[in-house]
Amino acid sequence: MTTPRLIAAVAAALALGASPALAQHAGHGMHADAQASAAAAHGIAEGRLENGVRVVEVAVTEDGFVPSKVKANKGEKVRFLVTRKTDSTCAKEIVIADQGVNQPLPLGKTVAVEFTPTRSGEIRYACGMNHVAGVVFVP
Ligand SMILES: [Cu+2]
Repeated sequence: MTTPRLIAAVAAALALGASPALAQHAGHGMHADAQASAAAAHGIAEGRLENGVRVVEVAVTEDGFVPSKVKANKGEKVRFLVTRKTDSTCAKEIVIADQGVNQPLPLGKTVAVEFTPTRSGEIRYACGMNHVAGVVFVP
């Protein structure tokens, strides 16, 4: 009767072996997600598509506009949901000169700003004095 015992022991060992492997795999997945959001924070944000509108959440913090780099497509409506989270920068409005946008940003309130890139290039969004700024890249 040693054989069934051996099989049970092997099965138990396999089961034990499987758990750390699964845990490691899950941990790896979480790490990848964290890397992805870090890339979004520091790289070029693309927002999310909602009914054909590119929705990008933009915060105004002590770092300025976050994100400060956004990619959008020609002919596709962009909706910035802008929330000013600090009183300690001069960015108390968002100005998109190319698009005729000049929108006050009340502290702590989310303001929707919409525009549609009509040509390739860069669209700058900035404070009223044009020194706290971000760029929408349109391929
Ligand atoms: Cu300014």
